[in-house]
Amino acid sequence: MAERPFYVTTPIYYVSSVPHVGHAYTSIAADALARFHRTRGPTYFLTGTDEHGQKVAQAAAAAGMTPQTWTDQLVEQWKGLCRRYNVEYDDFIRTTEPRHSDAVVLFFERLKERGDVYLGKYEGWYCTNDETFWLEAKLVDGRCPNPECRREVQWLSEDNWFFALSKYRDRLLEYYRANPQWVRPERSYNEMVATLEGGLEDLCISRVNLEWGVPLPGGGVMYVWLDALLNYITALGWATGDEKFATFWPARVQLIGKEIARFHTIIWPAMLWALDLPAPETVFAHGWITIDGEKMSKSKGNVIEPFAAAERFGADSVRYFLMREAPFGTDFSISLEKIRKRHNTDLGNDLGNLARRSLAMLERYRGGIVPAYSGTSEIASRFADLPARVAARFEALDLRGALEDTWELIAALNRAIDDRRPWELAKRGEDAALDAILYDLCEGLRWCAHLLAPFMPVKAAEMYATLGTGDELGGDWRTDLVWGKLAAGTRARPAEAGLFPRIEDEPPAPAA
Ligand code: ME8
Repeated sequence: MAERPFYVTTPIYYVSSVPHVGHAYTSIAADALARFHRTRGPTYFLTGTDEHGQKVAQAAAAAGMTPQTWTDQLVEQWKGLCRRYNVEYDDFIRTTEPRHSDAVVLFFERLKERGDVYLGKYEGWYCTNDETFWLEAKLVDGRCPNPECRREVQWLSEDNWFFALSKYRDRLLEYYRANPQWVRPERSYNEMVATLEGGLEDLCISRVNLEWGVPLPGGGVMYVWLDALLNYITALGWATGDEKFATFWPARVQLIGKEIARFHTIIWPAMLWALDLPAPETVFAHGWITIDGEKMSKSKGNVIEPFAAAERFGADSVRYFLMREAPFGTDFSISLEKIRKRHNTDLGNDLGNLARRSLAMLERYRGGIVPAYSGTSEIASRFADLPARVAARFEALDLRGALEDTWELIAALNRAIDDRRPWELAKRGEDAALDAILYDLCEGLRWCAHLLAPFMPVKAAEMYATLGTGDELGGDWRTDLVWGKLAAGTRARPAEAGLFPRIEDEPPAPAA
């Protein structure tokens, strides 16, 4: 059966500040998934920026700019982050674009027609950092209860619109019970079930005293979270009946950080149901990155700046590190030193040396010409199911597992060089055995290039180009990853420079 088209999204990021490595993490993961799925069928990858709300308006005011000028400037950094890391989105949506804001108004009108909104008074607290309404009882020591935030909250007393969220509680609970995989990992699923079991309040969805947002008929602006969540369908042209919407909705995977799970897995499905639309197939709430175990923050000065990291290690090395360092879904701690170590060991020693040694031996013993495949190979039999295994890891969103499986092949190829010693075979004139190991190495490198391309698109393409097949990566593994497909007579060329030149420790900064 043909697979359903693959639609993957990231959160849309607030343009209240510049991106840090945590934002790059989600975008890279979504890009890896999209790159894998593009080898199999229709795929659409959406990212973008969340440009309305009090937090963005305050940041603009602090910089002495209008919010529009501010967001127009800052969005370039966010798009630049994607370019720097080769995050190849199909669409980048900004919530200030009319294609989005017009659709938000339409959504509001639909809610009204359906009787799912009513006017009421909101009296309670508001956290501007999280753009969240909080009831008194939920505060922790009078502050925002989100453990990642804990900032001061502001008292609001406003006449606003409310969405009848509470009426969806039972349907949500039933949906959770019937679809235990729809929110992952289990930690987030369990938290959300507990939240629903604790009861659900209606949700305030407008801000009467704010100006920076999507204006609602009758005054006020749309609450920034409802505005933002709708991006996932407005970008596909839900409001204009675009074919993209029919093709790609519901999303197969929506990636988010765990701190925004409640918005995506309680409010968002209820909003969709209010429009008689299906909920996304999976919301995956990945873990939180800390720096040496501490929350990243400008005031602590421990932010890993993604542009500088790409400059020092190379974008693909940072991409690899982020995907390899921890199981996708868990929290983990990173440091520049950890990135450097993985660059030097996994990439430089394991993969880079394999490519360098293999192609150098092919050049030396066979003038760079790939020999014929004999038809049998112990490595081929051992790894015949590797592409299917790696594909299954992608399907399961086990991105680290996909890399670990691929590293088994890399390790086996390196071991084969040490065990079968091509230089001795050459000395003894054992031509068939020498051809066999050289073929294994080249074919193994071709497989690695395919399997690693979703993670390291540039380095994988470089590696692939050195094999000299003349075509480009991106084909379907199910047909391309058949051992023996690398044609005899292909003219490979040794890599001019190593794929992953060693990075030395940075000298300590001179004492001030
Ligand atoms: O929440 N570790 O935007 P945001 C891992 N605009 N991921 C991190 C991270 C970290 N330390 N820091 C950020 C918003 N992220 C809303 C979303 S969606 C309709 C609206 C990633 O700029 C992670 O994906 O605060 C997180 O959910 C997102 O950036 C938050 O970005």
